[in-house]
Amino acid sequence: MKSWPTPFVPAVPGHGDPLRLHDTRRDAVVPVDAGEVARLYVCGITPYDATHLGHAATYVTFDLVVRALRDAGHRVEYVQNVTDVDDPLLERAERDGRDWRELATSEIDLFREDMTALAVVPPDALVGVVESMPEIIREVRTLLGSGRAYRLPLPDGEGDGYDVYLDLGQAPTFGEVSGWTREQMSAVFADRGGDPDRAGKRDPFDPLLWRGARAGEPCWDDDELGAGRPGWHIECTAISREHLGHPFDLQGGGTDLVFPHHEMSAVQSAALTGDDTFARVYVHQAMVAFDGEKMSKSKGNLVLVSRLRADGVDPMAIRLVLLAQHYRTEWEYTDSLLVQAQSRLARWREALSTNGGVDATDTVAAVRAAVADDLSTLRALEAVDAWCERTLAGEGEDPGAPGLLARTLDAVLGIRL
Ligand code: 5CA
Ligand code: ZN
Repeated sequence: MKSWPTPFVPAVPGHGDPLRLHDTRRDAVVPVDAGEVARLYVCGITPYDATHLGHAATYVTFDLVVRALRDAGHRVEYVQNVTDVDDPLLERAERDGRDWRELATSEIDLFREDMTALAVVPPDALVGVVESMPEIIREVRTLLGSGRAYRLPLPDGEGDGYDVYLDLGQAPTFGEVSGWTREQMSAVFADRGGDPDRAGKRDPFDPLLWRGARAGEPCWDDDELGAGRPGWHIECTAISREHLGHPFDLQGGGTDLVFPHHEMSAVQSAALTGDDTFARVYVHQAMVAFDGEKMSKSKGNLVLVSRLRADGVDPMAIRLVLLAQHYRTEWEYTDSLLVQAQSRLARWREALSTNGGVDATDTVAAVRAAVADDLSTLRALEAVDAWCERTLAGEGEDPGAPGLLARTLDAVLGIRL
């Protein structure tokens, strides 16, 4: 499907430092050892409600990753999916008496507008599940054909077809992405779309690959699988394999995807390819909260990017709210964070519109080094604050400095003043 417009990213002299990020699998900050081309897959939205600040935090984090990789000299191939058919979308459409396709289309449009306003560099391919049905079906058929997956007849009264599950008993790497114990997995599996109590499963955690058709649900026909629709995790295995190939350099998303989603995407890939490596590095954005709880569409405690924009908030101030938090630290949105970001933005605008300022070479290097060091955005913002204070105090008369720093903020942090 169509992505969104690419923001202009100005050139900055020199190169950024090699990027280091926290890898969930190794639980360590590691170099992103990409070659000339860095290949990224970031889990995209399920489009049943508008973009909230939690989503925005996730996509701005991976936008910083894309910008840092480019600044360090890589070409980036970036793929993001859209879960445009899945239970939560169908349930919301049913609740609101809307057609699920129409709901998805309108929320994807709003997401594109929000991402554009936040100056997020778009993926090279934004790929929906519905448009990927042939690739997804091919993967499920392969898994079934190789005996790595099995069929279960639908429960009584639900239809005549079959559900298809992956057999985790044949997946020795299961658990390696999250590093979780089975107890930890049990605590969240059902809440995160799993069906541990489905009778007949070989292992309660076996992930659903294909859901046989139920009355009133959308379905796709296949000679071998029977009518049905994909389970959640197989979409990201299939779309990443089709558009990037396995293994690739980095898979990203929020920490709520560590288990089961990224764990399952990886074991499904291993079962398909025989190669245990799916993504070389797994990077996760901490959850953003509001009113004391994780901001989530299902709970409804949302601060929407589109609402803030409609209230006249400068999208660059929203972006600065996000950059003022480290991506691995959970935080809670409050209006005072927005007020602080607005005053910081005003201060930066004032300092960067002067005719001359303190030589910006060290500040540019400090911003680049901070971002390359596991996206240490707070340190980057402090370096800019310091330059602004000194420049506004009248130190330095370098006429090129404000322009150089402004281009750096635009290119590396995505802050356009
Ligand atoms: N479509 C799936 C991924 S394949 C999905 O999780 N969709 S989503 O709409 O629920 O979330 C989109 C992205 O935002 C995911 O990467 C998710 O981890 C992240 N996310 C959701 N809620 C929050 C939150 N409160 N804070 C930070 N990130 C969040
Ligand atoms: Zn995903």
